[in-house]
Amino acid sequence: MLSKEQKEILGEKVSKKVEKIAKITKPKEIKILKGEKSEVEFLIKKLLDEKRLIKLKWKNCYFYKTKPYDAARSESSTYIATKKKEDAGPTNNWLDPNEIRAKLLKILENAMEGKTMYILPYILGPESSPYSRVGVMITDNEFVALNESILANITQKALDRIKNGEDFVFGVNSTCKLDPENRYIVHFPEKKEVISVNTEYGGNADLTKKSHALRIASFQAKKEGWLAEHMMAIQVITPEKESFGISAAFPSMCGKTNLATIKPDGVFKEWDAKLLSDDIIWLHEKEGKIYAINPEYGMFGVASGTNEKTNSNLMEILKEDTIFTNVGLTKNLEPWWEGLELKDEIIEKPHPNGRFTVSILRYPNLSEKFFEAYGLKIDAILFGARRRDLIPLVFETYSWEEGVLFGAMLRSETTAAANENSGGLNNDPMAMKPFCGYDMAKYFSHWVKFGKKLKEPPKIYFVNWFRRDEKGNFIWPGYNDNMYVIKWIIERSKGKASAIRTPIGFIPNYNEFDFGIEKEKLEKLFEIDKQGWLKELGDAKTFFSIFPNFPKVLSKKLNELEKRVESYDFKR
Ligand code: OXD
Ligand code: MN
Repeated sequence: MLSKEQKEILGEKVSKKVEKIAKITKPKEIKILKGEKSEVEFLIKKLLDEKRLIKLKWKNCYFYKTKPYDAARSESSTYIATKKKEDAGPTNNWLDPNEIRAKLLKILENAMEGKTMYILPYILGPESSPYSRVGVMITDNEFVALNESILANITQKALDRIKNGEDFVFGVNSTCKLDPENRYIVHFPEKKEVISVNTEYGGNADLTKKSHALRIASFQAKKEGWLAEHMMAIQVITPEKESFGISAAFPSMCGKTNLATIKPDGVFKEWDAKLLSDDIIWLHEKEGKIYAINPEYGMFGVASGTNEKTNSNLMEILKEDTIFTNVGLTKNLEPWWEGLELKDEIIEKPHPNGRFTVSILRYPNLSEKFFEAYGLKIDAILFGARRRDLIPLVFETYSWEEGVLFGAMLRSETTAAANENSGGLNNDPMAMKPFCGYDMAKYFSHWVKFGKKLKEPPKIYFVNWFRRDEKGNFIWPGYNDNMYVIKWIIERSKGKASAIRTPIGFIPNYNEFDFGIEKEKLEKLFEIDKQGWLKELGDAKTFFSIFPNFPKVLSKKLNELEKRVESYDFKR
């Protein structure tokens, strides 16, 4: 139980919640973390002593392996427990909050016996920001506590704000027996609570991230008129020293981190791209414009494919102070994954969803806006997917509403980021399907409404780096070459670059705009396939039919779009 001193530190409200959980879980001791270096060192030492962590050859880097069945987000174990089922919507798993709470408390009985309960108070977003939020997370797992110490701003200041009456999110994680049959990640958005049991994997256990910063935050954002999004954001500086904020929503493992850490080089060496966020942003309207803040403090990225050539900015920081989870391991105790040169024998094979946890503060080119109260002004919004055909490299949608429609239609090839890998295409509206804490139909309406507050809404684009040729090879080189697409987008918003009108939106006039590759490839990348689009729109209608509350304005836009595709002369 909490000591008198601990109760004082936590304050009454937090103490009450903690004691309730402690009474059930019966930890050996309780430790409050305050974001100090010594705490991280303590967690690492304990994990090393218990042989759960392996020290790597890279400076201050460590290796951890989770159970193979607990190495990705488990969407089938993730629930939204609202009083009314309709409020969770048709894309979320729903449970009755009272019934599941009783079940979870049963699972938690004596779950922390002989263990330490760690309490992590945190602030999401710049401390000075009126948009920042606070929370308190509990875990009995040192590996989870260590990850959270990097991913979130763990600070006693959160407790001060709670003591001053600020609302907070309360999360409980317990490893239990890591029993996959009893794995639950349950969100109670109406109570601002999360309970996650029988898991220690990032997205399931690090509750500040997907659980608070997206699921609970999106629920609050709907009520309060802002947006919590699964998006990266960068501040691009042109050779003329103009600043452009670009945000992008791609599903997990579709290149958000790569775009976030892009390094303009070669013909783009006069440009700069500064990182704001690699995974999550919170968007607010101010004076008719959109501003983004990053609620996180660290990156939990996919290792596979990262190397000096594809991503030198990222490689630079991964060489130090990084926790690697489920990547490969060489005999010489270096981490390894697909895309890295292999100099040694592998003693541990990499999982395709092998990850790194690293502090964003160490990133060599972090935007100053990361620390500013209102964050980065967003000038263009991108949606993107992993699609071998149909979707052009880039197109500009005709209006905010059509942009929202294309975001809602987003579907992507499945990846290893979630356990449920059905193969084929997955509907993932705005890349938020696994993370929206309420009915997605209402979320679409919320996006439409948000746009109405904007004086000049940023243009919405759709991108696809993954189109393939007949042989199955990627046509577009991707990575740093994505700067060509960024440049076109920026020139469009300045009214400079010309474009070709198509039924889906504007595509670049690639006879005039240099994309750095051959014309034949560009023809393939921008080909518009009438039958393919008619099928895409038909499939979208079928998908949208699962939403009883689907916004009429978007149905109308979809019908208009379909008519345009039907009547377009594709032989021009
Ligand atoms: C992530 C994910 O971990 O989206 O960021 O799966
Ligand atoms: Mn993500």
